[in-house]
Amino acid sequence: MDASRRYELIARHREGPAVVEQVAAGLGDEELDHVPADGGWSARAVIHHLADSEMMSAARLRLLLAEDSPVIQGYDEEEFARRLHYDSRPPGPSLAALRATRDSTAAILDRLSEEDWGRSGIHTEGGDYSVEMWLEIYAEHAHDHVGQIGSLLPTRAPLRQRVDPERVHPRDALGDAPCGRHVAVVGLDPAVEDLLEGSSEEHGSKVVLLGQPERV
Ligand code: NI
Repeated sequence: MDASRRYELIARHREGPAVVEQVAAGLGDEELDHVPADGGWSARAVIHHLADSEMMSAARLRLLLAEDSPVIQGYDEEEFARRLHYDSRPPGPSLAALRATRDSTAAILDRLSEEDWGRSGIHTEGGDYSVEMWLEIYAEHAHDHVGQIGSLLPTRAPLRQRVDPERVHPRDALGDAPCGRHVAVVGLDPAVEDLLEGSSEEHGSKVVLLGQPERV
């Protein structure tokens, strides 16, 4: 993997929590718990999966870097979902875990040497497992599941249409996010973006406008 591809994947990895927070902020209880016709995961379950996957991935990277040829333990995502109460736990702590864990890991990725990138271990199911493979796997993981959540909600109007700057206080446009929390919004009309930027000062929240990377 060349350095430019690596930087691209690291940047993608770093965006993950923001895209998940953006989609989660727009979900009501009914949308969170909607189970698709094929019996797959609800949006609530996907959020818990993202947090658990993040914590497992964080441990894996640390083992790869700090031990020689570590064993990377596989785990059963479906059993995690069944036994760890993905259907009922509140999403907030899992969103926070995703954010904090990934930010912590991102600070490690920024400091890896060429030698670090060449390290590897053995996955209990997949065999050789390198730091670069780890990055390939996890860079897209959050984005992939955000796409899945979107496909669970076929009748949902885009956020652009759900926010009316004439009626909605900017605070409400941020959903239930508490003050001081990072909130991501996408595709808003310029008038609404202005309102949100105003609210970011007023409430001390940071508004991240996706699709405009220079402001992230
Ligand atoms: Ni997954």
